[in-house]
Amino acid sequence: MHSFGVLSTMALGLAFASAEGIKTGDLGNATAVTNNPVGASAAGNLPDKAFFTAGSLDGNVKGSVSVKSSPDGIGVVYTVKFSNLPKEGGPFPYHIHEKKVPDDGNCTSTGAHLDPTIRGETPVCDKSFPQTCQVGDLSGKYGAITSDPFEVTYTDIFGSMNNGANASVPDRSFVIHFSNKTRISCANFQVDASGPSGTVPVPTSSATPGSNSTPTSPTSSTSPVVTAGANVLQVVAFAQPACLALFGLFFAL
Ligand SMILES: *[C@@H]1O[C@H](CO)[C@@H](O)[C@H](O)[C@H]1NC(C)=O
Ligand SMILES: *[C@@H]1O[C@H](CO)[C@@H](O)[C@H](O)[C@H]1NC(C)=O
Ligand SMILES: *[C@@H]1O[C@H](CO)[C@@H](O)[C@H](O)[C@H]1NC(C)=O
Ligand SMILES: *[C@@H]1O[C@H](CO)[C@@H](O)[C@H](O)[C@H]1NC(C)=O
Ligand SMILES: [Cu+2]
Repeated sequence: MHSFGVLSTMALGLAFASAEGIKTGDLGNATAVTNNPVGASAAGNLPDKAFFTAGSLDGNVKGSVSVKSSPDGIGVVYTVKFSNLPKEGGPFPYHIHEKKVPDDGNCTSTGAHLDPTIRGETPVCDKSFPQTCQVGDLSGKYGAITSDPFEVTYTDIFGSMNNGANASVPDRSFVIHFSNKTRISCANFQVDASGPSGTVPVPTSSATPGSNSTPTSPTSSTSPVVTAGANVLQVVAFAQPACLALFGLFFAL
């Protein structure tokens, strides 16, 4: 019966490993945004003065995050550039935060990460399953800043260019942190006025005359969920023979 105990302990361990890797938001996984207005873009630039200056920081980190609609309207394309980074305290995470930076430049006031599925920060994002991560956790999904200069471009299907949508980016801010989460600097996105406006269309059919209820913004909740469950199954399928092999070894001894 001892060997049975070993086996069930392994099974429990496996169950925990899988459950941790697939942490889901209270509202489920992030879904692909399919209605981004083609041509819409926005960008934010870090200010000259840092919010938090560590010893080796010379002025402020230089950096920008640009975001535009994907050519097919599904998600967004980010172009991320950072340089003049502190010599210590990396790798540096960066995220889309839910609120704008106020005029006083206080990065604490940008609130938490953009997180329309209400996932929370912990456990940390598993980049093999980006739909399970906070929509705004860009470094969690695509990697923290590990070089100076740092420049990267990627597509994120979960971002919206429609102001007012739950997963909207242009009406928010981004923040760069030390690895211990201290906020170094932050900036608001500014919409490129030459592009389409990218405002969520206000539904008219359900509006009751005389009522002043705020119409809810349609978002991506009805668009197809991207699944990447196969990898989890492969891990489990691989782990089981390993367990059986150990079980055999136990008997051989
Ligand atoms: C975070 O790291 C930075 C850079 O190493 C350091 O200056 C700062 O004191 C740290 N903050 C906390 C709360 O540990
Ligand atoms: C920034 O705002 C927070 C609260 O939002 C406040 O506690 C903190 O003192 C402010 N920091 C500065 C430098 O003004
Ligand atoms: C948008 O977010 C709010 C607050 O979390 C939630 O109540 C609402 O259901 C969301 N809307 C959609 C369409 O997902
Ligand atoms: C979220 O995605 C993960 C990874 O594909 C999957 O295992 C999990 O079942 C999904 N959760 C929901 C609620 O769809
Ligand atoms: Cu952040």
